[in-house]
Amino acid sequence: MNDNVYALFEARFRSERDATCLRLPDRDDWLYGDLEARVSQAAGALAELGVKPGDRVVTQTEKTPEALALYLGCLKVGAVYVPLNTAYTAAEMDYFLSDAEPALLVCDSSQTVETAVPTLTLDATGSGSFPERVDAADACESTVARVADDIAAIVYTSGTTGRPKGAMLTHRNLESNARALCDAWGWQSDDVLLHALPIFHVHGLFVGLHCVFLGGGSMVFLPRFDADAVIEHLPSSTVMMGVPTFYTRLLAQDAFTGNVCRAMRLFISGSAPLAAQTFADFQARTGHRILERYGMSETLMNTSNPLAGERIGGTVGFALPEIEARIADGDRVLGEGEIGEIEVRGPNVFKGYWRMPDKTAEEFRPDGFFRTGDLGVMDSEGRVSIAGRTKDLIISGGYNVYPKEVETLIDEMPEVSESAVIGVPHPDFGEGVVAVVVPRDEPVETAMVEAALKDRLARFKQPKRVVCLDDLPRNVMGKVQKNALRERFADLFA
Ligand code: MLC
Ligand code: AMP
Repeated sequence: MNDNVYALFEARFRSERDATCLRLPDRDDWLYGDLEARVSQAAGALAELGVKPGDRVVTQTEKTPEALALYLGCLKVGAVYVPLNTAYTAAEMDYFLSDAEPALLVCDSSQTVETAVPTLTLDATGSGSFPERVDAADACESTVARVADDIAAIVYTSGTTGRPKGAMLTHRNLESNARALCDAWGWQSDDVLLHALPIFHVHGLFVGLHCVFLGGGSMVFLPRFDADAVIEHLPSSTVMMGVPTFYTRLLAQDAFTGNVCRAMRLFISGSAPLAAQTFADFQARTGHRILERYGMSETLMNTSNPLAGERIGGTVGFALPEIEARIADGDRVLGEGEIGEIEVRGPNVFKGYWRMPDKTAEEFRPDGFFRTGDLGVMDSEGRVSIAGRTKDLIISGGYNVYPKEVETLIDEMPEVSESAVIGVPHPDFGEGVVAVVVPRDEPVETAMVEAALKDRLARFKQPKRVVCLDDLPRNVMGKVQKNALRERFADLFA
């Protein structure tokens, strides 16, 4: 018995060899047989490069079919896949590489970094490229045996200390969640997923891809979200997954009409709160009630609104099968209607943070429930609504930004005495990052902060606006009152 999740996918790929898997806007489509062959070739190349089961392979690449084959090739050889956001700077990459200690880094030629880690490019074809190795390799036919608790992937998420943590996801985590989602969302063998999410985070990588790999059908594989391209491909798609920004951007287009959605059966939203107004506007425009679900890198998907029952805007639905969710305040489990921290337990919950046993222990309760850091409330039927966060986190366009990481770098600027980074309502990104700065002397301009952070921090984490104050508001304990700042600057992007 092989618990390697790829073995499951591979069985389907082989039985549907001649069916279309990837519909590619600017290239020939890939059949399942093509994907399987390329995965076996990629796995062969990885093995010949000396990648062994349990070794980490870090990738930082654009979204291409080859990147997909590389991901699956890593699973096939039993390696641990570590995808990184293409927006990360070389300085951020240094940290990830030293923490993950990979056997191999695969990146695009525009993104190479100085490192002792063996590095190959994915977008080039010449010498030193991964495609060159793939072409030369013997296909690897067998899928390395893994047990369910072996690590399949490490997904980095930042933390309140500002130091990113690697969430270790096992083959069991990936498989159980894929099965739960295919079932919950009624995945059909003729579904066409419109895939416009990046594939370096769990939403686009595990939620999107695995539904297709396990449940069947094909996907329109777009390199990124572009409203025009999405509108062009919606009439031939049946399911779309997106962050709320996708839906607000679509609604801003006159060409986005109910008729464009005529073949669609399901729109799914997650990664950030979907505004009640967006839910209502979307229904008015298209007749579709967006199905909102809730998850995180450490747990994959926890809850979902029902496919058949009532989808209620502003709620994230019920715990998925085999997953338990509860609302707690410290050691006390709360009752219906009471707001507290959402805790979850089940086969979806990760194994722990990579090489951070203490941090891992802090986040788990003695009875095995994981503390999500999200605030929620549950009704008498078990339907969950998100009510905020206990963690100091900003979610901008579906990407997480931990204020501490940004504040630490701003505070190093000679012109700055101290800073507080907050998220305030933003019409496009949901929340926009704002730095409130106490200058030492002269006013600090947005451009100065931009220049200081340029090579050190991914663009999406950088403040979209900088405002100066003489002092930061503090409570009697000396803690900065971020709520007061959020209220004061709530209209900054209005
Ligand atoms: C891009 N920018 C962002 C940004 N994305 N800034 C803040 N927040 C973001 N999310 C920057 C760009 O660098 C650019 O900077 C400027 O903002 C405008 O760029 P754009 O062209 O408008 O952005 P675009 O490339 O269209 O990207 C926006 C987006 C993208 C929403 C399409 O961010 C996206 O695909 N988000 C999805 C994130 C995701 O997959 N999250 C899932 C995490 S998993 P400048 O200076 O150059 O103008 C998870 C668990 C779960 O959360 O439950 O799913
Ligand atoms: P990440 O660490 O990138 O996986 O982000 C996970 C976080 O995204 C969760 O802890 C939540 O705060 C947030 N999130 C995901 N889905 C939703 C949702 N439907 N509504 C509100 N917040 C969400």
